[in-house]
Amino acid sequence: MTHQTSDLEAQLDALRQEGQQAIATAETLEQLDQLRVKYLGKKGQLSQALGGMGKLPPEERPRIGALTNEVKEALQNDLDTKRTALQAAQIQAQLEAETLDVTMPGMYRPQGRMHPLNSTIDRALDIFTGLGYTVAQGPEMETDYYNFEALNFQPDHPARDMQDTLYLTDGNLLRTHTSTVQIRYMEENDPPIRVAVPGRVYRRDTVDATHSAVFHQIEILAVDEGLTFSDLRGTIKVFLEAMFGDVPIRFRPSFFPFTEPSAEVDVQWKGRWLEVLGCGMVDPNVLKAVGYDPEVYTGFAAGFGVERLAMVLHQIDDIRRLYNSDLRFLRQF
Ligand code: 2U9
Repeated sequence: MTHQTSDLEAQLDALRQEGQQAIATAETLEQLDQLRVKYLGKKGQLSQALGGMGKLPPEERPRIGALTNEVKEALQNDLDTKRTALQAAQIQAQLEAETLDVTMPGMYRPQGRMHPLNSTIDRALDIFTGLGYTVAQGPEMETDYYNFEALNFQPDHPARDMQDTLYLTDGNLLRTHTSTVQIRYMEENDPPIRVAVPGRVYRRDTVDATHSAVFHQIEILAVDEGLTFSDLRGTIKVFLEAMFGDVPIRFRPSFFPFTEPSAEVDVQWKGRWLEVLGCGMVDPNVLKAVGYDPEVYTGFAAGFGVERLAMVLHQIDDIRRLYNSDLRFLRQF
């Protein structure tokens, strides 16, 4: 064996050992690729070592060639094995990083619910639609005509004082009752009519446990041939029984500009009479104002304060609780 041959053999052995060690300790696929280029690439160490082959005696070349192939195969083999291992590790790491922990607590989403005023309105309207009434709504800003004049409030009648409200600079006002909507409805529809109107209303009132300057009403109106006070009384009785159960009720005479005769209705509640609504037969002047013939048609109407109904239903002690959005209160409904 020549001197060059044993040199080359030693060099190839060292290359194998060094390469195998480097491959074994590679930590990433990038590092592994760099090692492949370094050892097996065109200008890699193995190619360079083989550059010395030309100087060998021809009879020794096959042996060195075989050794070279052996080293090449060994390194290639290690590279393949290591690549498979690193790829598997990479997938495993990715799987672990992206694992969904189904035992983790969910995100808290607060659950809203119906406000007691809205559920009271819904409940009352369910009863009236069951009796054949249509639901109608209208604007909160109104003209003097719809709020007062068409409803038989004479310009200087003291009843206007009891329904003082906010007047806008253009002469319009914030409605004091939802009766404005029934006037508009009658202008658009011929009798017979049955209409129920929920809505927000405004009055100049000093706020206390049972009064609010902004509150809600539901008003009903029926106009037909031959309607009498008995029809009104029967309707009120059916409504209050559906709303509160079989409670004793009482009609007291009252006055409203838009109804004649008029009454207020009390419900027996906790051993005393509690006023829950006003009602009456529609004043002929109101029918005339919308072009209905009061000699042919009669009507009855009633108005309920929604807050009052809700307070009776849920035994709420102060009307202001319905407005100040205290969740400790609202969560009870
Ligand atoms: C038309 C004609 C008549 C509706 C009526 C009342 C009596 C009444 C109050 C109840 C409590 C208002 O919210 S409250 O303060 N309402 O007393 N409302 S009769 O009468 C009408 C409605 C429309 C065209």
